[in-house]
Amino acid sequence: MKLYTFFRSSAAYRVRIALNLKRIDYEPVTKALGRNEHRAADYLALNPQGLIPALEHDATVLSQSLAIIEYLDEEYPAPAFLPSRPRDRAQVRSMALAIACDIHPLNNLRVLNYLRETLQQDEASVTTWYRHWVSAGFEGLERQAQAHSSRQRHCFGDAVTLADILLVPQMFNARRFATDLSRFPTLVAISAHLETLPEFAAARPEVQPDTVV
Ligand SMILES: N[C@@H](CCC(=O)N[C@@H](CS)C(=O)NCC(=O)O)C(=O)O
Repeated sequence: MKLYTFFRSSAAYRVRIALNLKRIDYEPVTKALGRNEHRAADYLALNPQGLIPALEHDATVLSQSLAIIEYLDEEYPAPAFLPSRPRDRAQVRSMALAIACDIHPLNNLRVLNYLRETLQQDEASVTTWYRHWVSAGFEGLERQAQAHSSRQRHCFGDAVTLADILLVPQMFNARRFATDLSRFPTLVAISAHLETLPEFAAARPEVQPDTVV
């Protein structure tokens, strides 16, 4: 398998965690967002959406991190990323989608660059925008995690789920923009535990082949 990835891409970070949890060896193919390599013709031919990540498996290319992670979960069932009861699965998906659909898209590179370049916003305004939307999303997520986490080690119950795979990269992004996380103690505690797990640690942006410090 080949993963088209960028060290700081939180959507690629999700897939790296998922691949590690499933114990799947993969070849990272790095695409530098800063050099617009995700907009080059060769990459658009593979992934017409022009975003990172994409996963190539048996001559098929998949895009969208959630679609990729669900594909991996269906092809490689253990360990399962979703609980067995439908209502529990819906709770986990609700937390994961809060990040993937409501938080991350507003804070993606192209959105921040549009604020900077087209709308001529300065860096302080862009940071305020970032922090506003991540905090707005984390408010609900904090309450959901309080209700569903068993021991403040996982978003739901006492095992790693899809929600955890999305939480850790979003926390990394939030810290990168120095977001005040003091109102989200449950999310902070869960992420701190998850970051100690080897599958999460090996997926960190700081230790990827294209990491730039
Ligand atoms: N919903 C997509 C989001 C993918 C995405 O936005 N990737 C970012 C990196 S985290 C990207 O490629 N950004 C390039 C850009 O904004 O131009 C997914 O989950 O895969």
